[in-house]
Parts: sequence; C-alpha cells; structure tokens
Amino acid sequence: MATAKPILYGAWISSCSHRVRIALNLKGVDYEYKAVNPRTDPDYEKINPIKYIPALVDGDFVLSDSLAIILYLEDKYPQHPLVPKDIKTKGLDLQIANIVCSSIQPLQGYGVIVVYMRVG
Ligand SMILES: N[C@@H](CCC(=O)N[C@@H](CS)C(=O)NCC(=O)O)C(=O)O
Repeated sequence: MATAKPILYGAWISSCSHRVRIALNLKGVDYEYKAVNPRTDPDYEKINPIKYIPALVDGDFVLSDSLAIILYLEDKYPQHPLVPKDIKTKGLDLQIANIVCSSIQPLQGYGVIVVYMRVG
C-alpha cells in the first residue's frame, strides 16, 4: 500500500516555509505543498493551533517550527544529509540556524511589524 505523501503548509512570503521546502527538495522527498494564510484560514487553526507556518503533516503526526521539521526530516530521510557528522561543525551550523530562527527572523514577523507601525 502506498504511503501518503507528507503535506507542508506554508506561504510564499514565509522564509520559515522556504527553509523546509529547501530541505524537502534537497532530500528529494515527494511531498504535497498547501499554501495557507495562517491568520485568515479558519481550517489551518485545526492543523496548527498556534497559527504559525510552516507545519508538516506526516500521516497522523503534525509538527511545526522549521528547525524541528528539518531535524525530523533529517532523521526520517537520511539521504543527502543536511547536518554534519563532525560535532564542532554541527554545533556551529546549529548556532547559525538558531541565530536566524530566533534572533533575526522573528523581528521581521507580522506581529513585530504591526506593533512597530502602530507605535513608531
Ligand atoms: N520559529 C518558527 C517561526 C514561525 C514563524 O514565525 N512563522 C511566520 C511566517 S515565517 C508566521 O507564521 N507568522 C504568522 C503571524 O505572524 O501571524 C519557525 O522557524 O518555523
């Protein structure tokens, strides 16, 4: 029996979604892409109650957060590894990834921009 393809929920404007699409494509995973507006699509809240993209649906398993999804994909699809074996290189790679995910990207998010535009 064929296994269902994983489904990635994302949006064209979302760099977090792009990260996961790049990982899926580098690994050659056959997946379905569904574009959503996480703020206005009422059905999306049922998939990811915190209403953030991306989210990956793999069978009955739902995972959100781009880095968590990428590390899940790395374990599930070991072909074309994304994470180095060398622990120092791996540490530095995760450092860069976390700076992007936690220190740079959130400042460009809708929430921050909307608050800044109201206050500034
Ligand atoms: N740490 C999360 C951040 C997710 C995130 O900020 N997603 C943005 C799009 S890139 C989002 O869904 N924003 C919706 C909103 O601000 O309402 C990740 O890396 O996936």
